[in-house]
Amino acid sequence: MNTPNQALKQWISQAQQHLSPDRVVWCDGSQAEHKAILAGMVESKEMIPLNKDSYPDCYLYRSHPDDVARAEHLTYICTPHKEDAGANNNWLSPKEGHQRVDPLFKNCMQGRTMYVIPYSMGPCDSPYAQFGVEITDSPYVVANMYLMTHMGKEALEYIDKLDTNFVRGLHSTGDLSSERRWIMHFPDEMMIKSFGSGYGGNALLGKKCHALRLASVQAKQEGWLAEHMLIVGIENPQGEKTYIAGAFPSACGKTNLAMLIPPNTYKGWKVWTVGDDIAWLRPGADGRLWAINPEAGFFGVAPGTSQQTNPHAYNMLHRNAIFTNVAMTPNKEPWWEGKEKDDNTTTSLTDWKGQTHTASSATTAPMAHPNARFTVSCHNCDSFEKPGKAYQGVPISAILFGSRRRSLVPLVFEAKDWLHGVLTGAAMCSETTAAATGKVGVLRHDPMAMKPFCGYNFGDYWNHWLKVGTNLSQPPKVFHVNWFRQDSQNQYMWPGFGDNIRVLEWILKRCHNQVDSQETPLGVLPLKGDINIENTTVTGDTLNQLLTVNGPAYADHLTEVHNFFQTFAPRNPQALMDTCTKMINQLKNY
Ligand code: GTP
Ligand code: SPV
Ligand code: MN
Repeated sequence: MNTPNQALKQWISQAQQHLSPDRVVWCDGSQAEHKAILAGMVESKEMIPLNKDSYPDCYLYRSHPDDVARAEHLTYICTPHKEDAGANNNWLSPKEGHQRVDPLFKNCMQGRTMYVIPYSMGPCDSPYAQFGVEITDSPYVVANMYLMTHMGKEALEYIDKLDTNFVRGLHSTGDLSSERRWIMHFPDEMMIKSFGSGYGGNALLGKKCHALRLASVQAKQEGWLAEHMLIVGIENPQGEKTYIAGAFPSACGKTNLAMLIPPNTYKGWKVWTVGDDIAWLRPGADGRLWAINPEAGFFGVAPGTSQQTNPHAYNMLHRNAIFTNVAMTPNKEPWWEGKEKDDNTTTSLTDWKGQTHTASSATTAPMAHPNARFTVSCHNCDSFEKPGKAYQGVPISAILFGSRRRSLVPLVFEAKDWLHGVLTGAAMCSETTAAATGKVGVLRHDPMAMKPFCGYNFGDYWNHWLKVGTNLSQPPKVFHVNWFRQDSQNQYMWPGFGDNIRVLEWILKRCHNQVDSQETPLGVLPLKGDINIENTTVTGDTLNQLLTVNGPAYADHLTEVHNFFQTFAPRNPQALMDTCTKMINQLKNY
């Protein structure tokens, strides 16, 4: 393939010289090409074709056992000034960043194919589309980018006319050694260099690297937001559709909320999936906040996905899907913990590493990796709301911040105004999950669910959120939710999944001024009886517990949050500090 874009031409030829691949393939994004890539991987035994009848055109991929999640400790933002990256990021100067990885890339594609993937984040003809080109030596990355982005010929036609205004992503799996693994971002150069990992967010550079870390920097300069958020439209029985966006940390429920199916008693309610992981949000001329999903597919957590918990997701997985690190049954169906209502682990299973277990050799280790994933196109999803021509997005009425907290944080509360909403998001802490390497279940600060993804100083980021609010005459209402409260027996107290519509119903009523509420120093809470728990196992007593504000304990928590904000001084917004202090004082005696 050829391009009149001189900047692109030059970069590709420089890369080719440095990487020394045996051959260069420009990806056209056709279905035939996708099939050929998969067939090649089957041939080389990198992909296992799954059961042709029950899972047509589905494949299993097993990653290197040390390469199963995002590597946050190896992810860097490279800016001339350390303060611009902030304490929330690992930092190197651009010079040091390049120096660290460039030698690793030298001749690393000898004997391999260098794929050139032109892609668009957002439909190519959307005024908000952003373009990029990823160079990679991983056919797995090519196959996933085909499902996850608008990739190939059409994107290249746009890039042809772009001069230098596209993201350059250089990726090689190298030898997959975690000793030689780095994910470097150069915001000033619109460049990413990722070496040594083939997994998800480390390797599919359009996703977290481009659409969040680099885009968040660009968004700050241009007055919009690039966020780790799902987008969903909720249609009530009267046919009114309200769109909400939700920031939940990795593996904390975005995909599930984006595809929610209300229980049978919620007749006439319907949920439309716009996006499940990333939202680009812009103030519109009408003073509302408008959102697009820059992705074209879902890279979702497999464990826990079942016909009961997430039927839309479960159904979309049965064709044209790539499974990564799931287990496999003897008849070549994918398997993971929580797939069936009752786990039948007595049948023999091949675990995510390829070891076969029978009932007699059963282990307690999970058969699927806890961060096992599926990749499918958005078009596989029955509830997907297709973007139209020249897509400008959907207007957002509410923003949800949702964390994984076994105690303290109520099921739902509403922020009093935009400033309080920004504080609510910035104060978010969540228990860590298998989506990143490291310990699971450790409480950490994850402001706006962006700890691993904000490409610049959190202090500047919170200021930017406040500033965006000043450009909204009709800002979304902001809420905090927590589906993950546990009782003394470590059982979830809230049924979650489809039953989360019960909380969304209250949120929608708040958005449309249809329900009263009670003010507390933490925020606005539902009145007794305003969360519908009919036909659930939730008792009134449990609901009371879920909606109780423990003032002194919350004050302690916010005191710690205040200290955390302080670590971003002098860039932390004073208004946030003051509001936090005021809340601490009120909550102490509540
Ligand atoms: P990333 O793709 O990593 O960004 O994750 P995500 O935020 O999209 O999370 P996802 O919806 O995939 O859910 C992660 C895990 O949490 C899965 O195992 C789900 O089954 C589980 N989960 C999701 N929603 C709920 C809920 O309402 N209640 C409970 N108890 N578990 C949930
Ligand atoms: C996440 O970790 O938030 C994900 C998976 O959505 S990854 O693409 O690996 O970032
Ligand atoms: Mn995510």
